[in-house]
Amino acid sequence: MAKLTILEFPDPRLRTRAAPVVAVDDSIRTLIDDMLETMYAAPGIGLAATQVNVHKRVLVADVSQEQDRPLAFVNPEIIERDGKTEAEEGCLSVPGIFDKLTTRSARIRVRALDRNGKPFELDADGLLAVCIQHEMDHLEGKLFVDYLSELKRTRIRKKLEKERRERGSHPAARERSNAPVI
Ligand code: GNR
Ligand code: NI
Repeated sequence: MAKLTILEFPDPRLRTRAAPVVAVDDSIRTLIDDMLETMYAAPGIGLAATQVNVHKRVLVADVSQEQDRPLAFVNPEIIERDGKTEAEEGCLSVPGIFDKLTTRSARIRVRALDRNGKPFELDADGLLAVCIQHEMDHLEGKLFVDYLSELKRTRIRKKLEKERRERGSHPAARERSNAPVI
């Protein structure tokens, strides 16, 4: 298994629309395992392939308290949605920023392929429903900050760019990230 680097806003690669997976083969299973390792290490409750610069329709999630219930979805589709929910969201690609969104459905039914390419359907509510909608947005090149005002988004971008600059000139911090030292 391998821990992958997570792209951060405003990286333009996060705007890529992911392509459907044509065959759930060993390369996809390895991607799923690497994404789970990356998600657990972060730590996070979900991760889309887009965030690790792989532009295929794959996402993983685990909203269990013990972080021992990994879920993987290949070519996910929301086939039913119901209700509206307000939830505080964060994103590993927008580190340290949290804001309330009012745009999520409270309950969804998702159809996807599992890690063996077998179709399944899952009903989700609560945090899992919010998480799956957040991850599916990533596969469309969309971020939760896109639902905020332009003013907030600009402030967030400037804050992250400043933090990155400071991180970039800090030798110990650079060691912890796997950014190349040019
Ligand atoms: O770890 C994460 N927590 C979270 C909290 C509320 C709503 C969505 C999420 S997903 C996020 C991980 C992530 O960035 N996935 O793309
Ligand atoms: Ni995210």
